[in-house]
Amino acid sequence: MKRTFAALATLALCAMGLLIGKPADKTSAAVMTKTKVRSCGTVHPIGKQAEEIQTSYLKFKAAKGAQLSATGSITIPVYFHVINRGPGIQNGDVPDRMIRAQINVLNEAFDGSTGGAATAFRFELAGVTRTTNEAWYNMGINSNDERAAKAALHQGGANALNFYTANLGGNLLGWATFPWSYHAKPEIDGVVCLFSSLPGGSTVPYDEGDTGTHEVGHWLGLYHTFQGGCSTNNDYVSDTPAEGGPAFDCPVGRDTCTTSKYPGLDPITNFMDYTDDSCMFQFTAEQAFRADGMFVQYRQE
Ligand SMILES: [Ca+2]
Ligand SMILES: [Ca+2]
Ligand SMILES: [Zn+2]
Repeated sequence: MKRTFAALATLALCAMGLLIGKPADKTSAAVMTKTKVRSCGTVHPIGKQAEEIQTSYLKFKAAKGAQLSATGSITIPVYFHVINRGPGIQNGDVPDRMIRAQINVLNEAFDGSTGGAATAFRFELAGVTRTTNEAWYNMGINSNDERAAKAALHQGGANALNFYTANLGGNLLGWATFPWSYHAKPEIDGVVCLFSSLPGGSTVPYDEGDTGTHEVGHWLGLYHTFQGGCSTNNDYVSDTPAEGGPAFDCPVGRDTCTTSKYPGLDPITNFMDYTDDSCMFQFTAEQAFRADGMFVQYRQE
């Protein structure tokens, strides 16, 4: 569904450009040549399940006195698992320098230096595994290959981030598990990203490592900014304006939820939207607050 929507949106944008005789500027050129549109497979809870998770989270936060952990006070060990189909980056065997660059991107996103809120989280490389397995390399979401790969490779406890790279089926850039799922299925926990989305990878314009940032946001309990659409609760984060659906490319000034009920422009520069890596650069203060609470509730060792 998301892919269909995205394809239609891209077509509509291109058609608009043609109809109004807009010059082929950098933005529309990027739209026309994009071979992939952002699509994240992370399965969001809806309805009663989402309400239960939220109620439990609010109760937990209230009991804890709702304090935000000090900036940079939580260091997350990262186990990187490179799944490839042979040697060389063309086969998914991403070099160590790209792994280090991905860790740097996470740290800069979560410490606020790219322009967002400073969060409690820092990331430290704890280990790298490399596995050649063509079936795992092409894993689909929620597939036997995903389960087998994770059963073999997963390391650490609830606080450890297992970061898998592979080729991924379904045209997805990545997916993640949420913190509340850890207890029931610890071995599935972690984030999975398309290998070429790492910094310097070939999946332009998703080549700056922000697919990783986005998926780690989910891993820390954050929803898409367009979750719930134009609604009061939307993504359960009060300082991200409601958004009717995912934003692609970098549509500055977009406002899909209007009237006085939904003040503010769409949060297109937020890491939890679907825009290009060069467009997204921030988490908000309330996202930092929620991620911290979620970590303390479900992931603190
Ligand atoms: Ca919001
Ligand atoms: Ca609005
Ligand atoms: Zn996502």
